[in-house]
Amino acid sequence: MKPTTPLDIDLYVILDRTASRGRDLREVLDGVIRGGGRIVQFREKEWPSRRCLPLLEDLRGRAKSAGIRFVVNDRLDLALAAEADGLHIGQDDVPAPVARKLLPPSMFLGVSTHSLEQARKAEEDGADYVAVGSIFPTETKPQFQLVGLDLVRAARQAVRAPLVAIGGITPDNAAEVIRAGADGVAVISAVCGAPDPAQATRLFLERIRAEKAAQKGAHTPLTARHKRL
Ligand code: TZP
Ligand code: MG
Repeated sequence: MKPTTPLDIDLYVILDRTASRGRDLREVLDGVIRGGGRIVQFREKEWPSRRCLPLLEDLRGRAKSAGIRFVVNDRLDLALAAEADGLHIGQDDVPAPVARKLLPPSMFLGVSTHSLEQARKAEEDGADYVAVGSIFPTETKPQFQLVGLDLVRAARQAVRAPLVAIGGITPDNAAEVIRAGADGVAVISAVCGAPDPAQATRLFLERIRAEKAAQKGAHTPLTARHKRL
């Protein structure tokens, strides 16, 4: 059974050791939790799986105690071992239909995409959310594919699954990304590398929620808006 509470992906913080300026990821996660973050991902591109496990289990435990969602990037074995809430895969990882088959039904699956075709396919393959990027240039992923906000707009029309935009997103451009049609933003350096991850988390959430509230107001028919006054 899938958890009944819907995925809150307004702000999706990716915990990446190399982006954390030497800070322990536990410290970053605690900041995200204090700042009100609802979902985090563990991303480790260098360490072998065995080395990841103790840290991963510790992070997972903290996320669970705080009642926030915990996702593992790339590695299905680690996601299962840590009893994560979800797995996130890219175009070079285990294919989505295979992951879907191996994951327990309670775990959700996210897929990174860089084109409209990939976004459609991810949804067809059973992704619970679809990530698109890179929206802006980023130093975090050296071989990023720049897709821009145009892909967010196009994917919004083509995909019904929640859409998460990633790549170069900061508190200053987050509202623009939501306006283009993203349900949420995924960020690495803007939180992991921030002097105060809790404060960065708060600022992101404030800007994203303000933009969503503005959209809601703008889309409510005038008469209904008047009735509320
Ligand atoms: N996928 C596309 S861009 C990117 C990933 C993992 C890196 C995002 O990092 P940042 O620091 O938020 O730009
Ligand atoms: Mg990957």
